[in-house]
Amino acid sequence: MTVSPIVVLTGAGISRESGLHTFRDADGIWATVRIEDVATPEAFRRDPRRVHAFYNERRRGLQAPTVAPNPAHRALARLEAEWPAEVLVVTQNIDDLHERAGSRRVVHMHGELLKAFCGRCAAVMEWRGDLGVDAACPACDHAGALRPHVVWFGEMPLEMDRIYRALDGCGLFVSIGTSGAVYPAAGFVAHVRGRGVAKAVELNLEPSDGADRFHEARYGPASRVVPRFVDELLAGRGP
Ligand code: BV8
Repeated sequence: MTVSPIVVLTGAGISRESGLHTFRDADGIWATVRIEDVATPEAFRRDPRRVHAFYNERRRGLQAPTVAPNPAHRALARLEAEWPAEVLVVTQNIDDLHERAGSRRVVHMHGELLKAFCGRCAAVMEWRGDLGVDAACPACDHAGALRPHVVWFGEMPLEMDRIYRALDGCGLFVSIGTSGAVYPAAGFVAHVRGRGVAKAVELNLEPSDGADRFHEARYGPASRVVPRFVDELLAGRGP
């Protein structure tokens, strides 16, 4: 098997066994709150306190002592360390569990919960406490222009040029723990298949919306399926 770059797309499912909720499962986030109320620029303009409260609760939850990387995150960090070509993790998740597991090449296309963005000076800064409508930007001192550094619906995901360059150069595309419901991420597998070169594999709890676009799929909890898949790749028995 030739050794070529790997792109791994991850979604909320990879963090489920770390204690973070997914979005569209029965106990998911969108079962208790509406996207239109907390995850769009309009919602933020209409009721910034409500949106800040939604992300403040998730930011506190992410930093709970019980929330830690699981074997799936750690397996991807091992793959990056031991695979003889580049491994890029493109995550839809806004948690920091890939980094805490040791992954270094991580693109957060939907932003990061532990960062804030200043609408006045465009600075992006680490932010671990609660964020509010009166918070002042450490870079420009202006109060009232800070928001979570998160990509809402209707906003352009981050680093798309870098992502498509990686998709165009990879020999293997692995999608882990995502329902394939949100674009443009859900379109990455079709983009890769369109090149006709790379292998596309889905590792998920159950078939995603785009399951039929993958060459191969393995279903089960990420903390079991991902380490086994990585072991096979590193032993040269990969797809
Ligand atoms: C944009 C914010 C354009 C942060 C999120 C066609 C083309 C382009 C756009 C669109 C299009 N059609 C519609 C759109 C608009 C929209 C969209 O896709 N809507 C959907 C609902 C139809 N897309 C957008 O608005 C995007 N922006 O397109 O901009 C543009 C162009 C020019 C100029 C300006 C703009 C922006 C999308 C980003 C929105 N922000 N999050 C936050 O609060 O977290 S999206 C949100 O959904 C999260 O980021 C989440 O990551 C993402 C995807 O969800 P998943 O990660 O897949 O999670 P989900 O719960 O759905 O699934 C979990 C999976 O895990 C399940 O399959 C489950 O079985 C599995 N699982 C569960 N447990 C386990 C497990 N697997 C393994 N092990 C387990 N233990």
